[in-house]
Amino acid sequence: MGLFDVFKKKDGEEQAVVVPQSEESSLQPSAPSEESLEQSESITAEEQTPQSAEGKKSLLGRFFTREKKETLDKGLEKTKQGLFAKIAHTVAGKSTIDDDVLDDLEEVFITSDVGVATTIKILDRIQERVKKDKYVGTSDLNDMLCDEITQLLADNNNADMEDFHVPADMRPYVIMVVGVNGVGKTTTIGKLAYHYKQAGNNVVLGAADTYRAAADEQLEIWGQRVGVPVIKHNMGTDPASVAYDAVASAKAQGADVVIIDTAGRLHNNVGLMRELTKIKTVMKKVLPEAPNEVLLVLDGSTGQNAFEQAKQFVAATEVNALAVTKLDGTAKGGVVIGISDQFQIPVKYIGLGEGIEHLQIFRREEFVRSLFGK
Ligand SMILES: Nc1nc2c(ncn2[C@@H]2O[C@H](COP(=O)(O)OP(=O)(O)OP(=O)(O)O)[C@@H](O)[C@H]2O)c(=O)[nH]1
Ligand SMILES: [Mg+2]
Repeated sequence: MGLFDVFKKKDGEEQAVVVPQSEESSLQPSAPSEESLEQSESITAEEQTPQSAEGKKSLLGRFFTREKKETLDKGLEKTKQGLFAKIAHTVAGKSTIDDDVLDDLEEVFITSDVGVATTIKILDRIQERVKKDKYVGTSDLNDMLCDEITQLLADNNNADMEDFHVPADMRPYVIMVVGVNGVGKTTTIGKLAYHYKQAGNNVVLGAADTYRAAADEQLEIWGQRVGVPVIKHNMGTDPASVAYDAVASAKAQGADVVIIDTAGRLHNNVGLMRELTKIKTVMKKVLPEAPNEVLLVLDGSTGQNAFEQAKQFVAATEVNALAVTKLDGTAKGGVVIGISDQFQIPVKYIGLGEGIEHLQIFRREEFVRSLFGK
């Protein structure tokens, strides 16, 4: 079997409505579910391996369960297949990595939505390796690409995030979720609420999308599913007042995390972008450090458009975390490599499906390894 065969409106009523939680919900720290206990027991062989000689292996690897690896592999399947078909085509009939192979590889990465700037960096690294190692066969290419891309992303200053952990001095930790219409903001919030709760945190949600009909109901359904309270006002009320009440409620209850949903908006809609600033300002009246996280959600299935969107949104407002969703069902997942490399703002979460479990913390090494079938 060959190498590549392996890869197979105006302020209205200011009265906040607290949506009742489902029975299982409680503001006491939740006991780990059977599922989470199961997960923590089924660590992969790699996780059991002692830390590497270089001592570089992140402690976080310990949290990367077999189930999570499977979800990641499944979610990236289409991207992986696309990438490998192209790489296999590039090296077909060649035994060494020559200039032609390198030229073709450039095209592979550009057409895989990695982006031009990051592709150039990857190719520079491969060229260096080929020069240094003198004879490099095409059979080494896969390992080499995996190593070099991992290293490239590791060279960025941001460390991978710790598993849904909230520092004691940042509670309640306020996450405000922003992005254009339909990218998966509300769904990501539902999943985040679930994961933060699973990690033992008390979570409160704020339905500050008061524009779209039924937006609050969508969040309420997530709240009930996860078993966390949702603070909402009537439709058309000022989103900033909902955010204020949600943060105030979280503070009063001693909650650990509060996640604020906002309406979809384009970076060039000045009025709506200004509204985001107002929401932030109003939350600060309750908690001066809020929001701790302004999370921009991007739809990964739009490939390079997601990249452009990030550029424009980040230029228009303060954002300090990124989530890339809908990586399942697309071959454009390579965009995460480009986004992770090109932005100073860390990709914190990736969406790998519509289900509650289909959100993961973005771990660069695991991501790249999964893409290369490892
Ligand atoms: N396959 C897949 N679908 C997703 C993912 N994340 C979100 N979606 C779907 O994308 C659609 C839009 O999701 P929403 O969460 O409503 O998006 P939104 O950004 O809140 O939309 P607006 O509030 O209208 O701006 C829904 O059908 C979600 O199920 C994902 O990771 N994978
Ligand atoms: Mg929404």
